[in-house]
Amino acid sequence: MNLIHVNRFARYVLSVARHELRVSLCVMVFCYASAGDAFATERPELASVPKGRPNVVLIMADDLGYECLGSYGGTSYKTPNLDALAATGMRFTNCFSTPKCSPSRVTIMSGRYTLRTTTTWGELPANEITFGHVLRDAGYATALAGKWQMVLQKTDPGHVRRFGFQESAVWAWHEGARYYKPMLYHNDTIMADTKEKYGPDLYCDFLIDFIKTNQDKPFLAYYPMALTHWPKNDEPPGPNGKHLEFKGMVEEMDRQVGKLTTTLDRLGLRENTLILFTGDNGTPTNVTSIIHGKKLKGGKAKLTDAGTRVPLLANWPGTVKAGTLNTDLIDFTDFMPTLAELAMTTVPQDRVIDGQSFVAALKGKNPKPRQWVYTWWGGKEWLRDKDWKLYADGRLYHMKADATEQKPMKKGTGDADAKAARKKLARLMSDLKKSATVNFGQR
Ligand SMILES: [Ca+2]
Repeated sequence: MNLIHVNRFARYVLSVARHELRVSLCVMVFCYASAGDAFATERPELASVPKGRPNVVLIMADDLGYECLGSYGGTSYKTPNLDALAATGMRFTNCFSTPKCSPSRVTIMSGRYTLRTTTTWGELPANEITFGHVLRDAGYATALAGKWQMVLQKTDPGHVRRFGFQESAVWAWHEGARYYKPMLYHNDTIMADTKEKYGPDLYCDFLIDFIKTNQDKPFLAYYPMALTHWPKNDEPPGPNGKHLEFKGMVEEMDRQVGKLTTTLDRLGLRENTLILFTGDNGTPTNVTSIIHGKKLKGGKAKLTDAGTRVPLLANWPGTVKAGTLNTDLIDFTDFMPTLAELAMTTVPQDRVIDGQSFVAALKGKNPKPRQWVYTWWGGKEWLRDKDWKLYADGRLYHMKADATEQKPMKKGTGDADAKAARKKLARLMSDLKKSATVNFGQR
């Protein structure tokens, strides 16, 4: 054991001791400390605190399809930091989001489909329970930085905190700029001294400080990045009078991820930290990228693969095997139960959670991977397995043979396999829609 390992071991022993003390204090005071908290009445007793729980850094880029990353075969952009995460971790090829920001954000945080949760754009209903709540109440330090977009923060300054994130640095919504001369909130108040700053630096640096401060505790750093979403027209330009082009935004996004991984390296936290990286929906439609030598047009807002198949990388040295490819279906609802399992706690018991944990997949074997995924946007929806995709309007596609959905099969057409797939997927969608609690007309 060399000096570095001795130091790491000593830090680990110290961190466990500090964590036990902190959680004990939390157990003593939690009944008093959470008045007005939506989840407080459902909070379980923390009779004992399990050991060996990893830190979680969940990064979600904005408007970034899988084709943008080198590890997926993309060649239009340089993404060395993300490629390194893939090379030393696990790359998933069947992760699906919704086609747009707001429903993806509600889905990933709540573990529930929009047919149970979302009534309007940019709304995270007050009674939803997020993975922030769940991990906070399991003793994790929780923080969020980046794009929130779940409320006009000026009308509800405590919004992020009430959804389980104890600290935050966010571009709340369209109250100001997200990139140059940004208008951000630090916890419940407007962040000072941002005029000469670049928003993405502020989000990332905030999380770096959070990680340094909480390195001896289990922590959750949720990083819904502002990049690589186009800026709004009224956002101030950068120092050279321009905003970054898409290529520049992708590469800047990768650089920010590298800042986080470098921090975790320097702190000796990598073996005890799971990094997850994904995107909230596909690339904008005015961007065409090259993947495996072919052009692929972005599909944001569409229900096609280009709009809903997103990258998912998992990196956890010593636990997630390096350089592995995983083809399991992953649904955006799966993050909530996955994070809960990592924190050795339960998902909320008083409601339907649609997700299924993929912790077993991270550890190398998932004997019961989920068999289908579902998504919705703008009144359209589909349910699919790996091979077949059925839209609610009756179109069926064989995705292995028709990945860009050029040949819809109508009801009553196709071979026996197609008919069997239609029957199976239609039954699953019917069962799912029966359990909807939000009127489709409202969404
Ligand atoms: Ca988005």
